[in-house]
Amino acid sequence: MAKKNLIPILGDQLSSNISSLHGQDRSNSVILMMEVTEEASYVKHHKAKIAYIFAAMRHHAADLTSQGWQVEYIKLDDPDNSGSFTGEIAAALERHKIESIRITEAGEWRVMAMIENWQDRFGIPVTICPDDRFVATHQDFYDWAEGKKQLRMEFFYREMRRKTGLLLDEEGKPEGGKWNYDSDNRKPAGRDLMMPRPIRFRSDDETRHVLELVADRFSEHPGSLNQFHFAVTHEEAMRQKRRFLDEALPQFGDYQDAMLTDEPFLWHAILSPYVNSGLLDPLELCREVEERYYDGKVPLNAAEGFIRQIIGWREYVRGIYWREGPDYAQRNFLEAKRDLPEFYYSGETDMHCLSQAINQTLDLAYAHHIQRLMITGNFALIAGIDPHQVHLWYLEVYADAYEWVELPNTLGMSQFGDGGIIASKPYASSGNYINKMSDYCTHCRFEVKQRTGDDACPFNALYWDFLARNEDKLGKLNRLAMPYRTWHKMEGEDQQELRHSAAAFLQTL
Ligand code: FAD
Ligand code: DLZ
Ligand code: SF4
Repeated sequence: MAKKNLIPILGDQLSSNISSLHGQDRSNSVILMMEVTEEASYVKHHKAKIAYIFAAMRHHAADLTSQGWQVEYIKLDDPDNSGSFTGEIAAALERHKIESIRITEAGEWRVMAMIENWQDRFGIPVTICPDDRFVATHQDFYDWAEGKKQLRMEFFYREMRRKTGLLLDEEGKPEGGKWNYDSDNRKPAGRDLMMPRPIRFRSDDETRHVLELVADRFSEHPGSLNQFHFAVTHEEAMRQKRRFLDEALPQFGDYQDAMLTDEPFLWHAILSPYVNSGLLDPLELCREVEERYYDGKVPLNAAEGFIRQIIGWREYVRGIYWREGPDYAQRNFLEAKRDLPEFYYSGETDMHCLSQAINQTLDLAYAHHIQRLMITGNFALIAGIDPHQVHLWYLEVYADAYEWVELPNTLGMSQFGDGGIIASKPYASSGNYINKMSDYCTHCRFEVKQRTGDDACPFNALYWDFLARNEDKLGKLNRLAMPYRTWHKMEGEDQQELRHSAAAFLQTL
């Protein structure tokens, strides 16, 4: 039997041109794809997230086979499934004469540690290829960050604009004269019959089998499969991309921060699961958005706003994740210790904003950015929830969540757990902001204008209590000078009342 090269492809490496395949000989390679219990349950991933990943993996395996690759696909319920990546590699080495392993680097520390162990363990060479689906290499980010006091996304983003040439004019200046049009992107949304809707993809037989398997094996995991809506093939993901570009992108900018009752998607892309698992190419997506701008089909604030999310935020959080190291997940700058309330898993709360964001998450494995940041994230922050527990919840419940992207967003941006590496101030707010950007408060049993008492919006007292509780750590932040001034101007009695109100509420959690 000829000696072969083993190429494991992980569940977030579903790109046909993944770097581990570059220059490889189809007749001399075995691709290995594995559904394994260890990956599906190292945290309790949402049922729909597992179903999405397995269904997309199965369809991708079929694509690779049709492209002439020899693919071995291990299903979760195969009788000899060992349950782990390393176990399945060992079994594949037994089955074939393998002389080397070649794999694209994993997206997180945990899996990288496994892969780095394989060479010693199996006694054959293991080549780890850089993941070239990002604009910035790890080294690009380290070089940019080197010697800087503050690592602000905005400046990194400008580097990425220069590197890609996206939305630059002939002289290399930003289109329209400004790098960032975020200030145009803060409109509250009204009901609109023309609101775009993402495509609800119909499951084929393969996906139906996956849904049955997941319902059977992961019944203890959060979330429901009843509204499973994801694209699971490259072709379907492209259709959702076109739907977004045609129908939602023109207003993406305007309503980026808006929230509306029973409208889970608004003008968002609903593309992150596909971009993160490899079904869509992020740079190609940005080029198409840019083209729509040059063709006069979308305004600059929409095109720039979208491109910033991908080559700015997405690349930046990845850089932070790898630069900060594996202990980043343990940081807890504000020393927050309270347990995550049970309603994050049940959705049962009278706070309408939280009920909306959490229930749609349990139903769809999706919430848009401002719900994640200013509803579930903001509440956990001002209630003093342990950021590690908050991180695990986000990693579990969103179909787009992989640690490299989820952790910096949750622990850094949303919970200020890194003490301000990502965010220049905590994203904490009272009910006022939520009322301004949504219609949630008009449907709520709490009164958003009231600060204390049984009917008062809990976000109000919690917000002031959060500032007072953390004054030793946050009191010197320039960007919080104004709220601290307001706090100090309050009568002692008012301060007392707010703190009592917050304490009484926290008791009920
Ligand atoms: P849109 O709002 O339409 O944005 C377009 C695209 O930009 C997204 O598809 C995504 O690829 C990218 N993007 C936007 N914001 C970010 C960001 N902050 N970081 C990285 N990419 C971004 N995004 C994830 O992909 N995975 C996560 O696990 C994740 N966890 C988050 C946790 C918290 C607490 C917060 C505040 C944000 C998190 N985000 C995460 C970022 C963002 O909320 C999602 O990318 C977005 O909601 C996905 O929905 P969409 O495709 O409709 O995005
Ligand atoms: C998230 C996930 C899940 C739930 N299951 C699998 C799996 O069974 N097999 C697989 O190859 N990948 C899975 N994934 C995605 C991996 O966790 C992801 O590829 C690693 O986190 C590497 O970064
Ligand atoms: Fe949320 Fe407070 Fe508004 Fe109710 S009143 S929806 S709890 S912000």
